Amino acid sequence: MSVAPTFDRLPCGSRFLDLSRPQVMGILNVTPDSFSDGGRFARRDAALRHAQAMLAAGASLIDVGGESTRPGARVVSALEELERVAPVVEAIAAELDVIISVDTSTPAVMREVARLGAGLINDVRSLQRDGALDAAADSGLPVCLMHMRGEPTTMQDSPQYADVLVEVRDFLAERMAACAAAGIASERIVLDPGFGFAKTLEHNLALFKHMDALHALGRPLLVGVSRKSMIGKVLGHEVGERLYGSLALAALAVTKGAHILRVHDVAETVDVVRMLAAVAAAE
Ligand code: 7PJ
Repeated sequence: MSVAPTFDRLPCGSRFLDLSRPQVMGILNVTPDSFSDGGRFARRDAALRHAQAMLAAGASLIDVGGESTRPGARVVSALEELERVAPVVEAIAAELDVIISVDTSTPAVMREVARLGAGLINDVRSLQRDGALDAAADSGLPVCLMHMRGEPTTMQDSPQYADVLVEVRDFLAERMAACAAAGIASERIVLDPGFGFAKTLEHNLALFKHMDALHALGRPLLVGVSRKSMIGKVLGHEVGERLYGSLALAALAVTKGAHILRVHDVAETVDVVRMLAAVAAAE
């Protein structure tokens, strides 16, 4: 098993993320289906309260997303995405001491949220949209590059790999090179195998088992498996019953050297991380 490289801290705008211990990123969806439609301000306030609760539960990052990347989800315009995300980023930046990550592939959104106080760009398309590399470079922010193939609408149509681990690793290496060419230093990069994106259950399990091979790329790893269908498929549980499966994978991801866990259930995941840290610190 390859050993996880150690990192000090990742500059995230006006804040620093301590990478000497595993960190929990709380998921904040601001897609219309994820919050009651009580109008703009009600939505913003509900999002702010949820962010506050995740911060109190121990999240050090809040990942704000305005585009649903579920298989088959509707494509939203840049303007629509910005109208969902910007007020929430602005409110969190004004009210809470936390690093704001924005789950976006849209260059205009990257530029605007950087101005509003975001600390990390989290792009499931690895900056492959036109203008995304330049927008991310200009933002000065760190970026999370995630592996996916195709688009969310079609990615689950029988994905095939000769060797999923090698192909994910090579893809991430290629995107790191594209970042370097665009002026994004490797010190600004976080990598993510992209569980559930263009992968079958077998691909997801194999990739999870061998994720430590990705440490060879020399950058911190972010893992997002919370409540995902790979858990549902193994356990036969609907999305509301995947907490224990999510926590099992969270513990295993940390054991394999993951640096950031992207989760819905922050308090429970923080307990897992703290117990692992207590054992790791023992004689
Ligand atoms: C991920 C993400 C992930 C990163 C989503 C869901 C789907 N960003 N955005 N990694 N997943 N970096 O949460 O089920 O795994 S949206």
